[in-house]
Amino acid sequence: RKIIRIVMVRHGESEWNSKNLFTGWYDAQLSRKGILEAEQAGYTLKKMRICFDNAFTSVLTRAIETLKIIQDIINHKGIPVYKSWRLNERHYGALTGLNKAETAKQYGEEKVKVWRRSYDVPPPAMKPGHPYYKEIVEDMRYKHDPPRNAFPMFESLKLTLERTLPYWDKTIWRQIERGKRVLVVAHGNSLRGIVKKMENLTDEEIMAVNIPTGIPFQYLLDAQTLKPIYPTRKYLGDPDVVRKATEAVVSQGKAKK
Ligand code: DG2
Repeated sequence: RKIIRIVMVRHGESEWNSKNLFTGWYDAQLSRKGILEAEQAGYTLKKMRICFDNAFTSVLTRAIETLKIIQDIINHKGIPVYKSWRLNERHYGALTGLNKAETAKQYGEEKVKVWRRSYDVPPPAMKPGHPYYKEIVEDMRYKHDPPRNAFPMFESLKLTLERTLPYWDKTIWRQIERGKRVLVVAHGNSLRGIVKKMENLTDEEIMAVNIPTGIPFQYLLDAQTLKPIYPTRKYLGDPDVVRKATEAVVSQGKAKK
């Protein structure tokens, strides 16, 4: 039977990931390690001879750069690339720029877990006096979209999913229906929204999902029914590396002893 492959990847480690800061809509650059992770993702796809017809990413540099590095390595510089703020990371509100471990020390690990992983408890809102408020709100890339009156000041996973999934359903999924092979390079939480939908996870189940940086994962669909052949995502990488990288994401919210 004919199979359609969808590949997704969270951008490589950013400078703010490496400093363990809540990032959200702050436009952090890739770290040295993040560049290497993106290259590794490219080599994995190249080795498997995986090809794409088009690619989707957010408007944030760490995702755009990761995609560029992958495109270079797999010799796909010419494919159409679509960028949308709807694939951006969840807006981390007032937490943006705070250290995750220090926040856990101050407010407790449970509270940080709720902020990072609950389905619908949002982080506190970013107010005009916040150190990154102006930089984000006045950023030219948001000149036309999202509209001023809908510009987020915080987002829970639920709110993130409510703006990511319409793009997934209307734009990306339409390409998949036409048999196009798509690559999606996005963020920890925008991807968790898509994973929740693809795997039919409950609001409870999605809490336990953590996505490591720079390791591609795939879904294989039956081209006839467009139903996934396996119910869960499959990482394209050494299972041991994937396990350790996933555990490391979980640990970012632990208070350092
Ligand atoms: C991270 C995810 O986003 O953080 O905003 O801090 O994928 O853009 O690096 P990304 C952030 P957690 O929800 O895993 O804390």
